[in-house]
Amino acid sequence: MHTQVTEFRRTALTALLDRVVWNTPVIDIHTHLYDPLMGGLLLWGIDELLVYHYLVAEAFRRIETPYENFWRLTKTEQADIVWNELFVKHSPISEACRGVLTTLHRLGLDPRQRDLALLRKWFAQWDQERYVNRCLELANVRTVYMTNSPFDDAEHSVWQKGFLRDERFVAALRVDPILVNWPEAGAKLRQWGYEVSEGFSRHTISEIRRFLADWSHRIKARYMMVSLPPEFTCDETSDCASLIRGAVLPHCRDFNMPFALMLGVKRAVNPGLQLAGDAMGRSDLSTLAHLCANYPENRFLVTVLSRENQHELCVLARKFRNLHVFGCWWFTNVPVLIEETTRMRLELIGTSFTAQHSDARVIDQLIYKWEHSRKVLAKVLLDKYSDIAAAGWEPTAAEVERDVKQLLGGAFEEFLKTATE
Ligand code: HDL
Ligand code: ZN
Repeated sequence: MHTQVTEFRRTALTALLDRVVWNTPVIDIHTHLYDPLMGGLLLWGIDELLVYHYLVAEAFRRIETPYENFWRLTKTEQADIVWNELFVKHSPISEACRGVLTTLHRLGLDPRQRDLALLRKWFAQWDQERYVNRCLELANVRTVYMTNSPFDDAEHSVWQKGFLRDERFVAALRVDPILVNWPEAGAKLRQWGYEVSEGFSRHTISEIRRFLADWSHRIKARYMMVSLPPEFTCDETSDCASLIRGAVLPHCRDFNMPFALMLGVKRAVNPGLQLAGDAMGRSDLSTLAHLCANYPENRFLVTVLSRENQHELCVLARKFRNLHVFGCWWFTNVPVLIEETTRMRLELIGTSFTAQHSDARVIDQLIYKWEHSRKVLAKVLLDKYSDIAAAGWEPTAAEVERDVKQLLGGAFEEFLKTATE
């Protein structure tokens, strides 16, 4: 009898989770998408999907073409090579290839026709506005957090000109150059009228904070973010430590915003691959523990690139309530690691984290990145709810809805609000 009841419960839970996980709108807290009105910065369509740097990296494993020859081609010619190498000559079985298939399938297209020209014709009939709406609808994404860098020339001028904001696209202020290459970033700030010098005099620090304040206001930033290499430490000597301690954390406190740390990226390990040339490494998370412990009035949003760091990050989240764990970032955004990481997080920190972010660069990708992640989340939650149901705690539909909302951005929004108290 007990087994039958468990099977019955499992079946009922499966149906409930399928409904709830798919019907809960997502707050996508980290992407490289842009507001549709940011003058052509937003990418969409089949050729952009195919030249996504994840696919370019995989295509280069199949061709002898010198890197610079590939980059001289048009996007259409690059997409032709990717399509031919990864979809026609070999099965599109990698997560990034599968993503293109899921996207096309959900859009109602049949990729088995293997006819790229036909696909291009279909995309050509859409205008950006209608297509953006279609992608957000199919992905069931309510809010898209952008990555906004004043150091990106194209983006810098768009913000200076100003544009009518689409409230579905909200801003996050990205400041990598300040923390990882201060001399170059300092020169840019001087160019923009901020009186900063190489050393970190009181005046320089106050001018950096003025810069951060100006841009936080300009873009209405909800949080600040930076990606850092595995060797990042916050010991007394480094430029990075002086800037984080002296400028970034006080700024975040003044503006009541979390500071997002994305740890473990090794930039340009193979520069010939351009955006696809970055790799990763295991970070020393004692620096993160030091920041959380010594700056309790700051709040830290953290994701890590190394699978080996995930467990320690969960344990730190148990120690520090000002640490919010989010997403399966980049090389960990594959079903095998999403499942392991999500299971670990639920078992160590309950629902007090953000299960995923898409990191999408092409708006069509929202469709597959959220389909694939929702599938894994529903599978893991089925196990975890079955475990507590077997102990007599049958979750109600309302409780499951509450929990899934938490995991798909609700916990993040609470973390943001807490920051404003
Ligand atoms: O630094 C980042 O925000 C990373 O997400 C990089 O942009 C990376 O190129 C990427 O797109 N990963 O998904
Ligand atoms: Zn990113």
